Amino acid sequence: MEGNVKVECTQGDITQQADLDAVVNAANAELRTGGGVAGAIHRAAGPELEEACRPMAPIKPGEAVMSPGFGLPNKKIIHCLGPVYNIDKPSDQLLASCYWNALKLAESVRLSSVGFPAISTGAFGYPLEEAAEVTADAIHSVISDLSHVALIRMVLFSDRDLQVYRKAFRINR
Ligand code: AR6
Repeated sequence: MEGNVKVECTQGDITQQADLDAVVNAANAELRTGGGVAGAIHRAAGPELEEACRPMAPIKPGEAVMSPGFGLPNKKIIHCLGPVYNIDKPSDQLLASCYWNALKLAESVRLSSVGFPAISTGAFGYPLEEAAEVTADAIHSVISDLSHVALIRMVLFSDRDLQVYRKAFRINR
């Protein structure tokens, strides 16, 4: 708990977070289906998602856009394009922008809970420890500006990812 905002790290699948108002997609610039998180989200949400996203594409690294959740249990999906590590530079600032812009969108429609995957740490090659530090700093730096979002959940796919993000967020359990 930091002020009125709870930040937690859990191991799981981003498409299975039924108690959250929104989940974040580790998207591609075209907002199409893909591998990893984007594939899982598009499969679970259904083909309406690609259609709804088309007019908002392309997006640039660090940007975020929002769509309905369609077949997902969440009201909204926030699509972030993470940086390709060391290609989209400065990678740390672009990764931090993903989290800031996603939370700004969530606030703009008064959502109270948002789940994030570990953006850029899969196909985009961001080293896990570095991504975890940037992510924790980015989230900690905006917490005091949030007035609607009261729960931020990092959803990590593997146990190792969970341990690394817990350490970066200084959550001991
Ligand atoms: N739930 C939670 N985390 C997951 C899931 C899931 N269902 N599936 C994978 N992860 P990635 P990126 C983890 O590659 O690096 C796509 O093809 C995964 O283990 O999904 O931002 C898009 O189309 C890793 O730790 O996202 C883009 O082209 C993390 O989520 C590109 O990949 C992010 O992996 C985006 O690459």
